[in-house]
Amino acid sequence: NNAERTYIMVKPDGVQRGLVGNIIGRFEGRGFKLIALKLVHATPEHLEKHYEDLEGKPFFPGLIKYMAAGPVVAMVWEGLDAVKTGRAMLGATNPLASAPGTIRGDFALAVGRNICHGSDSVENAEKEIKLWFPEGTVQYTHDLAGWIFE
Ligand code: DAT
Ligand code: MG
Repeated sequence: NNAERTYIMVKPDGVQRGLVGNIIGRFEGRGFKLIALKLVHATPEHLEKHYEDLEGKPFFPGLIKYMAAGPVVAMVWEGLDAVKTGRAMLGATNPLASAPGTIRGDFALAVGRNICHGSDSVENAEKEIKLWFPEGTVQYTHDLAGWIFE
């Protein structure tokens, strides 16, 4: 499905470490279409909603504190198999288990500082896109589409 969408976020450590351009470049280069983008310093309440499935985990309070410590880059990328491919580009949750060549495998060591987020299912992607972009995404023609998809 060429129109599958995923929510990708550069976390506060990725922003501070100057990795925004590199991460965006990987999704652009792969052929995904950017349909929403903003820099936002999220509130703990907003982040608790984003991570509501993890409420009760021992690392949850630390996760919210880390995610609220600075701005994040919130993005929606669209393209073939965007959710699964996006996750593959991020690498494993624990960067020590992430292959070199993935974002976490190239730039991170600690699970609690793993620099990026990607939706884990199409259903969660749609939920996350609504949560971070209640204003909606941007519609435009991607002139390269014919060179990326059959
Ligand atoms: P992912 O971000 O790969 O989807 P997740 O949804 O299971 O992973 O967890 C969300 C974030 O919570 C993850 O990126 C980092 C943090 N986290 C997960 N497991 C953790 C753990 N055991 N210790 C510390 N932080 C953890
Ligand atoms: Mg997750």
